[in-house]
Amino acid sequence: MSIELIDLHPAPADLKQLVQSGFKCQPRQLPAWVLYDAKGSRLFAQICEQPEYGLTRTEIKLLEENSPAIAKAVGDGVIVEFGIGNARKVSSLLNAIRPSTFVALDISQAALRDSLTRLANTYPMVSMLGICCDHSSMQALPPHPRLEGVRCIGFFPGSSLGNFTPKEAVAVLRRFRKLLGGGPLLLGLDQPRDPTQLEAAYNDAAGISAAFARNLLHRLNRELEADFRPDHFSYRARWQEEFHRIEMALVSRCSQTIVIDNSTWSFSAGEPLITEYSVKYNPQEAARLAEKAGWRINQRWHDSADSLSLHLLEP
Ligand code: AVI
Repeated sequence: MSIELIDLHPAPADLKQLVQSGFKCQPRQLPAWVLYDAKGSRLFAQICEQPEYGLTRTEIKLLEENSPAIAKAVGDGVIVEFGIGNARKVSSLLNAIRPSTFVALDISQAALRDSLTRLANTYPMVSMLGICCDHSSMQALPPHPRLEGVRCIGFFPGSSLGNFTPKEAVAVLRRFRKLLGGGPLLLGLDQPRDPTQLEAAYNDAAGISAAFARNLLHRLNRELEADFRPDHFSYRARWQEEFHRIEMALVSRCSQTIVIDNSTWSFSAGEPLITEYSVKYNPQEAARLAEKAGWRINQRWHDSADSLSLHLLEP
């Protein structure tokens, strides 16, 4: 059993810089990866268990049912997963493809370590390589003897591409194409559907989605010595038909001033801080997006309600 971890996590100074530029935008916004500290990753895993959030269960079932066909279509190689989280999805691919090496990228060191340790116990013949990084900005995998001359198969499930704007998503897909060096990419995307159902999925009755968003403020308090009072912000998730996306935000309950590392930021009552978008793509939109990034979609697997698809992209 072998696990190796490489730490390329953005430095605290990068987070400070992101906050400064994101808070100057109108509306204020931060990149989604900032939500995933150790606690954020645990809360996200809980979101995936909520009855309203069916995306994870649907995708796991789709992978389990189609893994032999997917394995045949993608061929042999090293699996590279962008954003492993709690590793609930890759098992069917590891079983069907049986790679010699599995590379997992994730922004959370804790999630990466825990997930790879669990997988290594189940798959002792597979070398596990974890890279802690903002995978969306990676241009190349770090040099490593296990990656020399190998064919890479990218795996980007969970509709995580939806957490970028379409323009950013094209840039992410271009970087992945370069990083995979000619190998295919298996991309999971959620589709637009009933807004009431979607809004419920992003605002579960147990309040986990709200806690996940508010954890961002706790993180900024801890890591940047900010003085946010998380209870002075309410959580909002709403479907924006025009953009085919759920917009998630923390909305200031009152007029208030926040100090972050000697800078002062005023929030008016009702002012949002956008924590995330979740863009939903139908198959035609997905094909256009892929094409703009230099990929073509070769095959698509979907659930019986056609609410979620796994697309096989080839360069
Ligand atoms: C990780 N990502 C695909 C989730 C989504 O569905 O957009 C993030 C999320 N945030 C709140 N609920 C789920």
